[in-house]
Amino acid sequence: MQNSRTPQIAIVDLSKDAQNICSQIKEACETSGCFYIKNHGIPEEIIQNAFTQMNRFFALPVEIKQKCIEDNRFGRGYTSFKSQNVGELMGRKGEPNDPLEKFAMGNMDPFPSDEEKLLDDKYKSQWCPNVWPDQDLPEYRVALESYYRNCQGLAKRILSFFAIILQLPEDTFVKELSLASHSLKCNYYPALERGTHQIRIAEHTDLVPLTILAQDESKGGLRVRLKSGEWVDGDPIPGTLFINIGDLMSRWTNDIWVATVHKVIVPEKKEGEAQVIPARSSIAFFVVLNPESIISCIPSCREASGGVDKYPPIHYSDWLSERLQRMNHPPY
Ligand SMILES: O=C(O)CCC(=O)C(=O)O
Ligand SMILES: [Fe+2]
Repeated sequence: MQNSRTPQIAIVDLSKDAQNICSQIKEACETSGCFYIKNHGIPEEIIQNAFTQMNRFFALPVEIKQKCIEDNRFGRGYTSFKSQNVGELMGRKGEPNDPLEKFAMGNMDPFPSDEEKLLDDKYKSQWCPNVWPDQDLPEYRVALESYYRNCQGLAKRILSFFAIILQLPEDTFVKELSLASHSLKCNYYPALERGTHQIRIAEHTDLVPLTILAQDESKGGLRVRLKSGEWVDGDPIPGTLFINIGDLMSRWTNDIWVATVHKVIVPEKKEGEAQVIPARSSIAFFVVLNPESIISCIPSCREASGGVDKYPPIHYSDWLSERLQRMNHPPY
């Protein structure tokens, strides 16, 4: 695929000086909620190995993959083909299920605090155990755990830039991750006969503050809606990762920052292309906050909105469970 770069989505070079980085990210967060990052520090082999192993996992016989279906309430392990309906999760009715399979994992480290807390549902649901196909594909776990750790570090760097932009102490958001287990989700979209589906994942916003998205090269299909309403391509660009903010960052900033509306479509057939479109893979790292973090309007955003808070302060866990319940969705 030609890299038809979309000029409206910035490529932020993380090797530049902080002022340059922050002004690009600020502009992006206010107009589309998304941007690419390059020189992000995650070694390419780690990203490529995560894709290699995930593609091996999804190529396993379905009976083996199904051994990784754990307790679906907690959103860990394998979700079989076409068993999710993102449109419904967003409150829309009548859309077909999305033609993809998923695998999700969370933090693999021991819980970094008093174990008693784990009896509390709001911690239990974040820190539930991962489920791995260790007997059939032990390399899968190694590859994803390594990518997870790298994303954890990168998320902290990006959140530090967010804090600077929003005129807060640099560690403001990072402090809110100390007891959080994030969610890393592999999406596998099998090859499709053209004409059977137009959409690979339905239009949605992510709930979390921030998502780091890696797409396998050459496939395309990610579409992003700008604040102006225009839809543009978010095709993969070699050497970059795609960052988008979700509903929580929007709430925190009094809606000054835009939660990126996005979807994955089946790209139109170009001359000479086959009737079957190839499989596509992506890996989304959803940044999750401490259950007891309080989300209240950021002072600089209140000031920029004439002193008015659009939303009352709320604990992260209450906000999330209210949203997830409304959507009948397993926790992140
Ligand atoms: O596959 C993609 O590129 C996007 C996936 C996505 O939006 C999600 O998992 O929330
Ligand atoms: Fe998404």
